[in-house]
Amino acid sequence: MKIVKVEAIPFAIPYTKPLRFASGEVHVADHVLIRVHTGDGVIGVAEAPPRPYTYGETQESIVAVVTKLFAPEIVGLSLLEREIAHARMGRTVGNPAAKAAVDMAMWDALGHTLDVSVTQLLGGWTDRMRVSHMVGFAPDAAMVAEAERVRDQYGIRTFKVKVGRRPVDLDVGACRALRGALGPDIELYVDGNRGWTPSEAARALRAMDDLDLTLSEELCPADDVLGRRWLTSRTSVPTVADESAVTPGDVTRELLGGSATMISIKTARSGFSTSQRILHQCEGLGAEVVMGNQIDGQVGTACSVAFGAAHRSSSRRAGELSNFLDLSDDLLTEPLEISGGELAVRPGPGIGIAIDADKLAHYRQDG
Ligand code: MUC
Ligand code: MG
Repeated sequence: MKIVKVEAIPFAIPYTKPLRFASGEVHVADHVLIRVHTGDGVIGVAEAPPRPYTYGETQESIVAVVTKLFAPEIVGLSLLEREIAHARMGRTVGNPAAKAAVDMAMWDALGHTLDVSVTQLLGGWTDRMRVSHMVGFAPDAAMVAEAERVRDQYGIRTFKVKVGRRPVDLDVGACRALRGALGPDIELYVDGNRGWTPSEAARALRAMDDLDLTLSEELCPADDVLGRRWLTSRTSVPTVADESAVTPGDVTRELLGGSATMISIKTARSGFSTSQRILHQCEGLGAEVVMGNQIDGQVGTACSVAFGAAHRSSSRRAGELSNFLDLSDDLLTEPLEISGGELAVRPGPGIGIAIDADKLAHYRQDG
């Protein structure tokens, strides 16, 4: 179980349709594949998606921090010494996606070593999750057409609509068009990616009062401390903290400060180990969670569903597990499949995936 090598392999796969949201847009999945090798010949994998507009990481910075700082600190540890690996990576501030991917690759390697799935190792609650699909900025008709296609093709009945544009009527109109087309039985919630001021967010929520939105996520920046508290205390739509709640300390501040009532857990930024701490912290505080998506590819999505399905409280709501549908290709030997509105955990040890060597050779960026 001794770690003998940690690789960070940059790769790039184009999207067939870019995702646009208030803080940025994504055209290419320029992610980093992390591989943790043990002395027994086991290889654990995970992927790190750089999100410079959210955490400041880039593909180059992830490769650099993993190969220059983390790998030398981790090689020689056992897969069972995750606390030590975390303490060592924690000496470097920030870099959440890089740390998360190393953590998940260690868990994947542990699962393969023990011949047990990560979902079972983490909690073993269920083997699947309902899926929520993210609808990015586009003209109203295109957003409606996408939601209808995803509903008809994959059976998905929960949609997160990207908002945060100015004037707010743009998004109010899009949400109204979606509710009108999809009818009352589809779940709709919104994510502002910090695009609005608290007063704009309050106006928008008021204007959408009749649309039965179930959640509102990160409408304004975390630094709008009093404004966010004011907004959260006056709206009847539960407030989800996403990019403002990356660490357990952030989660405490957001929830106890009254700036959020729920937490988005993303394995892409808190791995399995810290995500489990955050989940238990939320359970202890009586706060609900939603499994979020950092525009993950299939490797990352397999990680999210493996974690989400492992626990009762993380599998209760539909998880955001469908961004990979807009990728032109991926790295797995057997692609993930959403059907009947659900994504199943892959059977088999670890996170249950295998990397296609030809595809990796084709998409890797390091020559
Ligand atoms: C989301 O939920 O915000 C967009 C940026 C990011 O970091 O994650 C996505 C989706
Ligand atoms: Mg979000």
